[in-house]
Amino acid sequence: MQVGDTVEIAIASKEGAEHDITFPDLKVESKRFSGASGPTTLRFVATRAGEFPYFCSVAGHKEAGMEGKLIVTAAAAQAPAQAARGDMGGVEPASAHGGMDGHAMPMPAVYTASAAPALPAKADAISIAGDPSAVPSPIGARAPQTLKYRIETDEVTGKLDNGTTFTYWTFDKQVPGPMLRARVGDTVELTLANAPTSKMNHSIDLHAVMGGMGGGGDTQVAPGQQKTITFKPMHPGLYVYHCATPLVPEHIAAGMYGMILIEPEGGLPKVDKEYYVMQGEIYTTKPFGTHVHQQVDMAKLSAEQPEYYVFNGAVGSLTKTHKLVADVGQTVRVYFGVGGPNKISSFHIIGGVFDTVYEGGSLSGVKHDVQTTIVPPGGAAIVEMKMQYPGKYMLVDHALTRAGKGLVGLLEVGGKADPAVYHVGSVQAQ
Ligand SMILES: [Cu+2]
Repeated sequence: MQVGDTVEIAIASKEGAEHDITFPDLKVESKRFSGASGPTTLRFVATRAGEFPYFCSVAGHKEAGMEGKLIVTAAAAQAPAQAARGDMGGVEPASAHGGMDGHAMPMPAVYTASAAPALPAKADAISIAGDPSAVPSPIGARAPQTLKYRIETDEVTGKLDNGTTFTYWTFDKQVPGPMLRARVGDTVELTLANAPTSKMNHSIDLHAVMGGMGGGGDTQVAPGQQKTITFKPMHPGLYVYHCATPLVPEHIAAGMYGMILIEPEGGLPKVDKEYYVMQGEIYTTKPFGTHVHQQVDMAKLSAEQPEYYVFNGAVGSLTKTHKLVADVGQTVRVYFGVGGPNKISSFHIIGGVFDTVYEGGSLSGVKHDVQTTIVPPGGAAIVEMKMQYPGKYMLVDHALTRAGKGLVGLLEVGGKADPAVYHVGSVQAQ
């Protein structure tokens, strides 16, 4: 929001208690409102630049978390119209969303901060942790054919961490969404259905698709509706798909990403184990590790300051809920992608070296003997490793601060230890 903009905040409550919204530095405040009173509207002009705290002035409500800040920047030409998004927990703005329906729009450069009271973690939360072994069967040497996929978008209460829940927006109630697999020259019919219980429109943009904004332009689906696209994959490789409904980074950060593998004619070389892993960030009002129902913090999203970093949707998805396993002598292939929405991964497996990396998910060439591979948001890599020694291997982003914010996975390798490969102690100790 910029100096000279008119701020209009329509705000309502679902509960009996009274609330208001007050900007003390700007000397404006709303009328008190409750579920019974219906919504109220506060309208004023932002007369100067700065950061202006706001809160509910009812005693104790600010302390309970009903606060935030409004950021007003110096005026610039061509200022876009901004809708304030006041998201104060049980208090919701009467206008549902600041975003625009239709085609993908970039995140605005200016924003209003959201604030939320601490809500207790929800008892009915489900696991959204995508199973890394849920990889479709290899294509092999078959001829092109027609494949039909159906994916449902669902908004679900999911477990983010022990004692912490989060409202995920998902493809098929899992993060990442289901892995799709086709070959070059196939005809793929994809139906995207949005659950009747959804509050938002959703869509899908597949990076393997030529035209139609990857499908994002033609799959904007309202709750209870569905839309179908048909495409012919022409480029082999591993591709990210994601929701492309504004605000796109909000939908992605809520869990709406997955991957489609397009195999070349004749298929990929066979390996012993294939796994499906994606990295993302989650922007929450309360700090990492807080035992609450976390809510989205639009200011942190805009500032690209996530509280959580996750593999397969949640803290512990690849250490507790699921694990990757293999035996000595087996070759493990990981289809790895970054949903993001914002952070580059320096993907690394502690204790291992990648024998082969298909950088960028491209099958046009490989690199050998790679320690760490960079994967951008909306990008992918295929890594392969022949396991030479048993024990625990850890999947990380080598920007290792993120390991302390949830970003750890585990590959457990069984089998016989060859002391020539590794042993503790001096040469003689073997
Ligand atoms: Cu969406």
